[in-house]
Amino acid sequence: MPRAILVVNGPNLNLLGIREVGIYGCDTLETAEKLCRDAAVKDGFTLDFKQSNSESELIEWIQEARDKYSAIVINAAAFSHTSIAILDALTLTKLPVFEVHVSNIFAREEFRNYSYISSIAKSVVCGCGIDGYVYAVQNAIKCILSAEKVV
Ligand code: DHK
Repeated sequence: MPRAILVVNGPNLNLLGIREVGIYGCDTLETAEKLCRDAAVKDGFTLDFKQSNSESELIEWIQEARDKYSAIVINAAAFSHTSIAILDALTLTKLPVFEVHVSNIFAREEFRNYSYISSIAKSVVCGCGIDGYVYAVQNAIKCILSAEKVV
């Protein structure tokens, strides 16, 4: 099992720190990436951190993750609420999935309350700002290491 984690980000997250700061906060996606990488490296893992506004690009990255990573951390942003295709791609990887949302999706519009990804996610973190990414990475590492002990 490669000691590598893929963090995937969906549409508009490239503008974290600029967009609707009252909801998403002032921290940027670059800061989230640095925090995730630091958390992974500390435990001997490598980490790739990607963002796209394109659903098809996200699906391609997820499909390609199959043999390269041991877990996927994902904030699919608006696609969380709409994309069965991203759910299917995550499912076919057979990798453990750890879902993140920067904002509390349950305290917002009703259409944000449902995420297709949550049905297969090992954990869902929301409302913790960019710290949620770090919690998800730390939880992913914990799950990977404990699965190794069981085998
Ligand atoms: C980010 C988005 O862009 C929204 O479409 C989601 C999510 C929530 C977040 O909180 O990270 O509804």
